[in-house]
Amino acid sequence: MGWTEAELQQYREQGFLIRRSLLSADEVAALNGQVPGLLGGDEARDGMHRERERSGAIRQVYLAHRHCPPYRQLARHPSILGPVRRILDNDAYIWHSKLNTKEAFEGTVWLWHTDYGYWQHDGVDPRMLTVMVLLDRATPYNGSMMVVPGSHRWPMLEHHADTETTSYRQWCVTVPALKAHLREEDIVPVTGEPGDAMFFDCNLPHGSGHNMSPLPRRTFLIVYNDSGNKPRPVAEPRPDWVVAREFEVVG
Ligand SMILES: O=C(O)CCC(=O)C(=O)O
Repeated sequence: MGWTEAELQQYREQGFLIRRSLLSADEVAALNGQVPGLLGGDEARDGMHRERERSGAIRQVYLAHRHCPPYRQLARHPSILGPVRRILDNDAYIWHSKLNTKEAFEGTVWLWHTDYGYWQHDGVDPRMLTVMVLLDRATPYNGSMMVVPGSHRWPMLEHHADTETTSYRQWCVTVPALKAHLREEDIVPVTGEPGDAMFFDCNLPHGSGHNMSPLPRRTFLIVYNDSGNKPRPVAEPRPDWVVAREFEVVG
């Protein structure tokens, strides 16, 4: 389903928009049916890069949109692609996709960051957005995402690389920058049901806590880049699983 002008305006003002029940129960079931294979697979065999928690549990699986048909279809879903094109006011290609799995009791924190805090170093402009589809219920206890409406308009917050908190090198906002900008009362948790989706701007600060619940919290995130915003050469180019070198317009 397309967006109204008012919804587009809300996205522009708040930096994100949540669409409830964007996917049907059957569509969610088809995606979830692939999760065991995605978690149990191996990059050498299936081409999908994986990151793990310190516990060994899978934290992320990259590139299911290239290798797994239901996820390939999801990335081209008309209720996603239509709004993406309107937001970018152009065609898009896929920068990367990732299944973010926060397994029950094991899934760990994502420190506050903006995605463009990473991507500015990849030689692109901030003409990008992410669509995050909930595959499980996201509750206050299982590490749902947090955002601050309108914060995509804050000045670029200072980021640094955190290599201590999790197994994963996180490019995150420094604590002094967070103290200067973030107020408790402005934080909104992104809770919801499987099939709900959040569209969010690459400059929107976001983060999420540890999964303290018996429920896993899995989400699938597809990052779309304006087809005219291909990466310029940089000193340390990152691999194709995170900065795609495939620029095929998605449609
Ligand atoms: O899964 C989450 O809660 C946040 C993930 C995230 O921010 C990211 O993958 O960049």
